Amino acid sequence: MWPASTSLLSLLFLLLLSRPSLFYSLRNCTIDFHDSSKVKCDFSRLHTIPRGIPKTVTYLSAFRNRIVTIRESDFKGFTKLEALFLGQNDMEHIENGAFSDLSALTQLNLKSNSLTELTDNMFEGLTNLRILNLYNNKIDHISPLAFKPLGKLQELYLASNELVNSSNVVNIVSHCPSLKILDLTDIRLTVFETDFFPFPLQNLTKLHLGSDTLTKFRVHSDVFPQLESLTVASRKRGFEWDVIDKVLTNLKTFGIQLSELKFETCKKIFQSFASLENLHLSSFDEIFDERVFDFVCGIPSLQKFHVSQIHIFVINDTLLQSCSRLTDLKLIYIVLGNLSESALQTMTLLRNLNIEQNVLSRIPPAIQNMSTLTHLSFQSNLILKLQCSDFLNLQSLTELNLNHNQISTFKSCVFKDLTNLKVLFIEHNLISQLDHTSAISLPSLKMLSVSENNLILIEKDTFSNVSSLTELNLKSKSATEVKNGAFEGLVGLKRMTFSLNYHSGSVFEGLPQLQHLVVYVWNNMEITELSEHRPLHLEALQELSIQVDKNACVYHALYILHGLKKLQVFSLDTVCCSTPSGIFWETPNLVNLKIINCAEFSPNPELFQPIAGLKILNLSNNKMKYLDFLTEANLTKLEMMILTNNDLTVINETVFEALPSLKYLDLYENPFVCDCSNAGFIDWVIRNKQVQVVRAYQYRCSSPPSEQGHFLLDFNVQSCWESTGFLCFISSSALVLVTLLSSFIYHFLRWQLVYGFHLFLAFLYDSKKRRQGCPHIYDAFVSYNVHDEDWVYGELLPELEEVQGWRLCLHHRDFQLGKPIIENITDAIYSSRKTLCVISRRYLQSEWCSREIQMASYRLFDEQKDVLILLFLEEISSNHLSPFYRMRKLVKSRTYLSWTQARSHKGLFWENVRRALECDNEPADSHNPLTVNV
Ligand SMILES: *[C@@H]1O[C@H](CO)[C@@H](O)[C@H](O)[C@H]1NC(C)=O
Ligand SMILES: *[C@@H]1O[C@H](CO)[C@@H](O)[C@H](O)[C@H]1NC(C)=O
Ligand SMILES: *[C@@H]1O[C@H](CO)[C@@H](O)[C@H](O)[C@H]1NC(C)=O
Ligand SMILES: *[C@@H]1O[C@H](CO)[C@@H](O)[C@H](O)[C@H]1NC(C)=O
Ligand SMILES: *[C@@H]1O[C@H](CO)[C@@H](O)[C@H](O)[C@H]1NC(C)=O
Ligand SMILES: CC(=O)N[C@H]1CO[C@H](CO)[C@@H](O)[C@@H]1O
Repeated sequence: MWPASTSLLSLLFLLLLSRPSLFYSLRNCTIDFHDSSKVKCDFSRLHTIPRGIPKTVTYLSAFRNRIVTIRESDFKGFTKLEALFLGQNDMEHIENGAFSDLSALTQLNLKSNSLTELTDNMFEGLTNLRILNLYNNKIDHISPLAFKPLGKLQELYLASNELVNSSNVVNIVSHCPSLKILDLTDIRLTVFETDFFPFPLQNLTKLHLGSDTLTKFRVHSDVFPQLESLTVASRKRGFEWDVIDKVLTNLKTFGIQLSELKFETCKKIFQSFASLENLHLSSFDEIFDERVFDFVCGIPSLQKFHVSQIHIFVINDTLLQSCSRLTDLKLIYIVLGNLSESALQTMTLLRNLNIEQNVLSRIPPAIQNMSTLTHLSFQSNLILKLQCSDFLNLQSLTELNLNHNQISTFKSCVFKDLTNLKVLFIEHNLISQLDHTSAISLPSLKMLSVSENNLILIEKDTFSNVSSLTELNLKSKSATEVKNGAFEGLVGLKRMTFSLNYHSGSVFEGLPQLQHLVVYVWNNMEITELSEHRPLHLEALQELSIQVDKNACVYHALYILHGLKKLQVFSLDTVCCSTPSGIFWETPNLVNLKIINCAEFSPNPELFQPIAGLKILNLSNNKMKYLDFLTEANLTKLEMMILTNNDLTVINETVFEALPSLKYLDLYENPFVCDCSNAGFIDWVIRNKQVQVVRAYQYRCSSPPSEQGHFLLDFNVQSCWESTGFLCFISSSALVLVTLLSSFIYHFLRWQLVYGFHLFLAFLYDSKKRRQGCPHIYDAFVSYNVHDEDWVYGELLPELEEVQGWRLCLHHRDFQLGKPIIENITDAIYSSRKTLCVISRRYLQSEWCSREIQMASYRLFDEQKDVLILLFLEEISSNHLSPFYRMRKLVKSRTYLSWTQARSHKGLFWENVRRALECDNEPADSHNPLTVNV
């Protein structure tokens, strides 16, 4: 039995091997490198949800595709899915029950699609959904039962849809008692009323409502007892606020945007709120009644006031006079050009002041002496200059934002009072130079960003008085000349970004704590000096990124790595990247290496020798042609390798054997050759279960011309194996089949086989004897079983030998028992004219397969002579004969003699025997009246 089962196993094994694995290289999707239960199919021009995503994923996103329909089968079996992101597609239709298996889903994002209707069975099965985002669709109808399965929904975002009828809102809230956040901004509702709400939304804390056509906001019962934040927007003139007293009593944050902020309307609105802390006031038509400010600031609990999109132009001494209790004031986009000197005088509690997106050309003196201010922003104004008195007495200020102005210069004195300033932004201005006159002296400053200016020079001693600085960003729109000693004094600096042009000294001296450095090298300047075997003195550096302008070359720049023993992440982006083998000798801790955009990159294996701990390697866009270096590079820890946009045409999959830890491989945008030279690689991509070959199904062929533009994985590798590999396959399969077959035969057809063997021997003897043409010595050869010996000696012999006078050769008489000499037997048969078989049940069981009978029957068929005489001693039914099928055939086609039938007419019986023995060499006559047909 064992040979059969083992070959069966091996066959099964073969079958399993040939089944492609979809787990690692997914079509159009990527398994997250860090968490294999997350799958992302974003930005892939998908028209449908791809098949083959493992059903065990907990997170699936397909943002920014072209999916139009979610089919019922798309998410079948995804019972573990918790978050599903399908935003920014062209989705118009979701088939009923499409989400019915997603009982674990808590988050569903369908934003920015083209859904028009939420139907009754659309959300069937989403019993655990907490967050549903339908922002920016075209939904104009919600079926009464659409939200029925969503009993646990807490956050619903329906902003930017076309809901007109307030019954749609009722259809939502009737099924979602747990709602906490309901966003209905920018829809088409004309009336919002809560009269038909079946029960109060006990947990609703945030409601956002906005519609160009909203004429009425009507709340006549306490349906939102816990509401904390409410925004209402309407462009409709004559908008009516119809809220009874004693509701909305817990409201803390309120935003209102109307066409006209009329005093009467505002008064009516604001008197509803008893404990309002935070108010955002905004208008569509810039019409503005100044008394509103007085009224608003009269709300005793109000702390934060945000005004936007109202044309105010000037704030004079009286406008904000009553706002003395405010801690936060935002004046954004109000065309403010001027504040009078005492405009903020009464605000003795103010901490945050944002005057952004206005037209101030200088820092208003009104802010001077505001000793409570901690955060101040003048972002996006037209400020040209900073004066020494601008920030007078702002001792509490910790953060100052001057981004997006037109400041070109400032003096040291400007910031002198800001002794507590920790963060300073002067991004996107026109500063060209930092030197000792502008040397900032801020003892508490931790973070300074002067990025995106036109900084062309940084002088020595610029930063000598900002010793607390930990982060400095000097990224410039132009190349910056950094003078020797410019960064001196930055003893605590941890992160720095700057744009280097040229330097004649060692800029990095005095940065003992620097961990993270980004250097942009601009313009046509060689910076060989950077390399000249000059140690960087950056012992603490962990991350270094060098990005060189396309026009520039950094010769031997890589020597800057000398001494960076703690470096873990190194990134180099340059056209000329000569990488001498020894460059990583002093950075043995590197785990993440990125060398991209080289004009030509062909590394030696030795390059990687010192950095055996590397986990991530990105060599994109380097015009690389070969990967052989990997075989000897010993990168046994490498987990992620990115090789996109290279010139790889043929990949020998054996190189990946040298990367035992590899999990993630990206080869997108390489000019693959789609012929048999890549067959091994293609096969490996599909079959291997360890490495995810990212986007593999999108790799395209560049050659041969007949395959151009086709997908690499569509190439039929089977055709390649027909020549060599296929032969191997065939022969091994054949071997297996033969093994299988022979064990089968051994088991079931053993006897037939033995029989066949003897038949074959018989044939050999037959031909031999016939050639010899030996004479007949005996009239008959009698074959019988020992048990029938009595009958043979008692009945047969006396009659035939003595009465009829035939010469017989007896099976057991003329040969010695136990000495079955096959030659003797066959000789006997061939020297007898006939063979007479005395057939009984015992005979059939023991003798039938014996050689003499086979021999005789062979002779019978072969010579077409009636050589065989069958003499049946007992009645044997054809059923009993059936195992001895050859005998049965004989019985059917020939004649036989039956002793049982002839017992009463022995004379006739012997006469028949005599005739049978007599008739010589003539086929028996089937119509012989003396024979009996079975
Ligand atoms: C996967 O992407 C390819 C092209 O990039 C596209 O032909 C194929 O239809 C996509 N598969 C699915 C399921 O959308
Ligand atoms: C409201 O929230 C509380 C606490 O989160 C929860 O126990 C309660 O069941 C919620 N009420 C409803 C109606 O869902
Ligand atoms: C401030 O301006 C408002 C209207 O623009 C005016 O009514 C008010 O008198 C002004 N106050 C002062 C002190 O000028
Ligand atoms: C890789 O490792 C083997 C054995 O550890 C060593 O003989 C060989 O020199 C190494 N190759 C490189 C390039 O480091
Ligand atoms: C792949 O590389 C291995 C080892 O370097 C080599 O034996 C084999 O011949 C290569 N296969 C092809 C198709 O070049
Ligand atoms: C019947 C018959 O042929 N008997 C012969 C069997 O073989 C021995 C020796 O090989 C002969 O002596 C017998 O005559």
